Formats: sequence, C-alpha cells, structure tokens
Amino acid sequence: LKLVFATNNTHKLEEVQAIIGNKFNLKSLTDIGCHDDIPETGVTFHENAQQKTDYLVERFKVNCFGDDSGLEIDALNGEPGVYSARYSGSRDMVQNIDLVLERLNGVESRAARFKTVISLFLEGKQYFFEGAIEGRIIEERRGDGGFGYDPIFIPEGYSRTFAEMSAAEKNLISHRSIAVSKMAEFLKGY
Ligand code: ITT
Repeated sequence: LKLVFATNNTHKLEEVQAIIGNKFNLKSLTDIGCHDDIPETGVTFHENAQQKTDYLVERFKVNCFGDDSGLEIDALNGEPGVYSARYSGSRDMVQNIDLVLERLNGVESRAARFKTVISLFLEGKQYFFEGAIEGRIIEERRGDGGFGYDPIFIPEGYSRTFAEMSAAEKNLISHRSIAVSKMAEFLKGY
C-alpha cells in the first residue's frame, strides 16, 4: 500500500517510518514531486492536519496522511500550540525555545504536553488519530537529540528530556508514536 506522508520534516519522516515499519510504502512530498509549502492556516491541530491531506487529495489524488503537532503549555494558555513551529515569528528553534523559557521565567507551574493529530485520507474516506504525552518544561536546555522543543520537555515519570533520550526511546512514548501506532493498527485491519 503506497501512502504519502504530507511532510517536509525529515526528522518526522524517520520517526514515523520507524514506528510503521516496512509494511507500508511511505512516500514523502519530495518523492511525489510536491515542493509546495502546504498552507496551514487552521486554529486547531485537526484543521491543520486535514488541510494537508485535502491539498494532496485535490492535486495528486493519492492516499495520504498528514499530521499537525505542537506543544501546549498550561501557564501560557496552551501556547505555542498550533504556532509551535513559528512561535517567535521565525522557524529558528533557538529563538522559539528562548521565547518559551523567557515567558516561563519565574513561573512555577510548568505542566505541558505534546499533541499530535493525524488526518488520514484512504480510498475516499477521512480518518483522524490522536496522541498526547504529558510532561513539564524545564528551565534550561538539556540534551542534543530529537528536534523542536525536545531539549526543554521532560515527560511525566521520567527525569530526562526528550533530547536526552535515544530516538528509539522517544519513539516508544511520544505523542506522534501514539497517534501513528493508532493509525498503523487501523491500517493493519484495512
Ligand atoms: P511539517 O509541517 O512539514 O510536517 P513541522 O515542523 O511544521 O513540519 P509540526 O507542524 O508537526 O511540524 O510541528 C510543529 C512544531 O511543533 C515543530 O516544528 C516543533 O517545533 C514542534 N514539535 C512537534 N513535534 C515535536 C517533537 O516530537 N519534539 C519536539 N518538538 C516538536
């Protein structure tokens, strides 16, 4: 089964491929010759995920899935949320993390969660799969693995950040792996 993953983020592609295994033939946007920056203008993860699959279905008529993920911080009323990739106004994660740490400076309640929503479009039908992992934001960066906000996020029940874990270890518990596993489970029975 050929499935297009609507992403340009190679970290995510690798993570998802590792979770799904070789059973599914995953193609990236580049693989299908799509070099567009698919618009993400929704105000929810669901809307953004569906915009990605709608775009591909309309133009390429392919079976596909797309995800939208982000970090929700309680003390910041759920920010950066759908704006996680560009919280500071740029995609520069040094600036984005600096902004989070600055806004949480002196704030004691640091609960946060990563969320993923996947939109799957398969043979004419739309499906959604969700995943979340609770944790907290620490005061300074630790570790150099992973990507995005990984250096400042410690999942509940752990003492290391996502960036201090191996990819395999993060993949076992991450928001994305929870959502992807649900989709993989669904695809198995398809
Ligand atoms: P695509 O839209 O091309 O898929 P993206 O980088 O925009 O790539 P998302 O919309 O899924 O990816 O995620 C938005 C941002 O949320 C992402 O750029 C990271 O900063 C952050 N993020 C998502 N998943 C993360 C993870 O597992 N670890 C750390 N940060 C993450």
